[in-house]
This record gives sequence, structure tokens and C-alpha cells, in this order.
Amino acid sequence: MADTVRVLDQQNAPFNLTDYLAAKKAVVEAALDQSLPIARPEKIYEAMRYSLLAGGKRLRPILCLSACELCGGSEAMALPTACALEMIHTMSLIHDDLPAMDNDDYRRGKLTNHKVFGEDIAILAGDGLLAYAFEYAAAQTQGVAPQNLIQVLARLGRTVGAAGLVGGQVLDLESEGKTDVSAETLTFIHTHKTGALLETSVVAGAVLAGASQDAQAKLTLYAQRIGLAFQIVDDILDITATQAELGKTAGKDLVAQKVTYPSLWGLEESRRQARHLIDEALGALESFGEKATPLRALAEYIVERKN
Ligand code: GRG
Repeated sequence: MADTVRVLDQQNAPFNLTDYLAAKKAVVEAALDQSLPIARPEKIYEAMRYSLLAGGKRLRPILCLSACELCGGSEAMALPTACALEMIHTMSLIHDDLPAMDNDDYRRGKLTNHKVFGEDIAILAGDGLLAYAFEYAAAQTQGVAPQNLIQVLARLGRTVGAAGLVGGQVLDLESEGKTDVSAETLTFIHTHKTGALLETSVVAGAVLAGASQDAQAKLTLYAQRIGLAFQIVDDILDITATQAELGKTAGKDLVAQKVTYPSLWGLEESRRQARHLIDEALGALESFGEKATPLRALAEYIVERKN
């Protein structure tokens, strides 16, 4: 992980991203653990907790907390939404790994949900997490103007549906095995399947804090650029990283005959495009000054990450 990123904190001292990520991750892990106690029927709660607490970078909740704090809000205001984002992300991974979708045996270094609990329970664990994400954010958020919370809940709904993750996944499935997928279609797939939830993670944090339209627009641009860069790096890592580094099967895109950015542009050009997007994301943060140090560091982390 990039420790010495090219950013400074508010005292002009080097900002330590490793410490920042560890602290935020600990807050998120504790909140997720508390969010979902085992109840009856135990099996479904165990399946939901198995994937929700399986680790992962927790990038989406951390982006939400950081954006909220940048815009003058508190960590506590954004924590329920941050957990909801991770519940939604986790459910999308459970469903993505199913035999009917990407058919994977490993995720986050562990057997996938359906390998442990069976396909029927894995589908329901995903459904349960999706429903609970909305219940949890709606019921647990405090200190936020009601109209801002409603805006966030509506945005979450749009992000997971046909206008977001579901739509991106459908086009991805339809494109499998095709050799004539254009860069424009690939970008549509990824801005919906991956980018939409990353964008909502950042913008939801800003909305919860009551950020101005101008701040929201700048953060939207930042999030769109890091979202696409994240996916380009994901495609690169699928080729260059090992299963141990990724915690999931490596080299899957080639086996599934998926068009990816490296297959269209080559590895070097893909790296260059990702770097360019990160530079644009950093540009969008300029007017926030040193307060945006964590979001700058997170952008650098996205291109430098190894998993
Ligand atoms: C949302 C209703 C609903 C259904 C799901 C299966 C599906 C529809 C969409 C697929 C979404 C998907 C799995 C996109 C890939 C996103 C991606 C690059 C995931 C990896 O994210 P990381 O690297 O993973 O942040 P960790 O494990 O660190 O959290």
C-alpha cells in the first residue's frame, strides 16, 4: 500500500495514508460488526455476516466518511450510510460470484458465500443485505437534515438498480465472449457496475454534511474520475497480480473472454489512462485546499494499490 503519497496534511507534514486507512477501517469494522446481530433463523444471519465481515478494503465507507468530514460533517453522521454502502457492495459481490454470474470460488481470500452456504442461501443473503442497507441507513442516521437523508436514500436506490449496478452487470453479461465490444460500451459497463457506487459513496458523504451544490459538483467529478481509474486498475491487477494478492481467482477476464481496458489499450496505455484520470480527480479537489488531503491520498492509493 502506498504509504508516502504525494500529499501533505494540514500542518504540512507528510500525511500517513496507512495510519488513516487503518483508523477509518477499524471504525467501519466495529460498526459493521454491531450492525447485524444474529437472530432467528440463524443460518441467514450467519451467511450475511460471513461475507459482510470477511474483510476487504472498505474503500466505499471510507470515501463516504472522508467526504462528509471534508464538507464539515462528522464521522458519526455518515457512519450508518457508510455501513449501508458496504452492505450493498458486499451483496453485489455475493451475487456476482454465483454460478449464474461470474462463478467464482474465492472472494476476499475466503470461499465464496454460495460455496459455504449453498446457492439458495447465498441469493437470500444478498437480498437480505440489500434490504437491510436501506433499513439501517434510514433508521440509524442521526444529526442529519431529513431532506438530506431522503436524498441519500433515493440516490442509493438509483445506484443499485437498472440505472446503476444492475444495468452495468446486464451489459457486462451480454458482452461476454464478444470481440467487438467498443471502449464506449466498456466505459458504460464500468461507470454503472463499479463507478456508480464509488460516486455515490463520495457524494452521499457530502450530501449528509449539507454540502453546497458547488462542492457536490466538484466531488462528483472527483468520484467519477477515481471510479473509472479504479476499474482500469482492477483490470490491470486481474492480469498482473496473483490469487494470493487478490484474494480471488486471478486471470479470470481472459478465461471468460471479457473485453477489458488492457485488452483494448495494452497494459502501459491502461496505466497511463488511470494516472491521467487520477490527475483530473486531484484537479477537481483544488479549491478545497489542505482539507482534502485524505481524499487526495485515497485517489493516489487507487492507482498504486496491489489488490
Ligand atoms: C445490486 C441488486 C444488485 C445486484 C447486483 C452482481 C451485480 C448486480 C453487480 C456486480 C457488481 C460488481 C461485483 C462490480 C465489481 C466491482 C468491483 C471492482 C469490486 C471489487 O471491489 P474492491 O476491490 O473489493 O473494493 P473489496 O473486497 O476490497 O471490498
